[in-house]
Amino acid sequence: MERTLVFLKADALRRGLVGEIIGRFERKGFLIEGLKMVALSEEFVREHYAAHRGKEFYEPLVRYVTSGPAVAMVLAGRNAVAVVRRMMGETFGSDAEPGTIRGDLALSNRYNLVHGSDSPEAAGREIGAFFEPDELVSYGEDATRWIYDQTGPEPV
Ligand code: FUP
Repeated sequence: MERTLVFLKADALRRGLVGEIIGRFERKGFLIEGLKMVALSEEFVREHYAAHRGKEFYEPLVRYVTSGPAVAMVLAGRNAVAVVRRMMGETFGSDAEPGTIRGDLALSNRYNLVHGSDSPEAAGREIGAFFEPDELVSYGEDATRWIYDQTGPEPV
């Protein structure tokens, strides 16, 4: 199954929304294959958001994401990257559709609670940056028996 990297940002912790957000991913059927609290260094965050370097929101974004601890996780499931992105909703809370994490829980155009990898390539890179291999645990068939139809040759 595909893996993606998610981290809950400082506002999610401060607002007591960690359980709410992780619970949504669990209820959807994702397996949590890695989970930890992290104090992200400024250097790490600058590199993580390198694609935005030079944009007007880059410095405030770095300040926001380094302003408190984060909760990082690896989620596994069918089309994990795209499904997590849809569950997160649009970048700006004020644009995000109700029913999405940001649509239900955020209004800010910066404090948007959650990061999710935007492609499988980014997911591979970000999982490697956030987690050591021995911090990830794969477990599957039992946990997913009623999430996917596994009675045929391939899970559906
Ligand atoms: P997303 O992939 O939805 O997290 O959004 P982006 O990668 O485009 O943006 C990364 C982060 O930069 C967002 F989570 C919030 C912040 N941001 C701003 O503060 N201002 C902007 O105009 C755009 C993004």
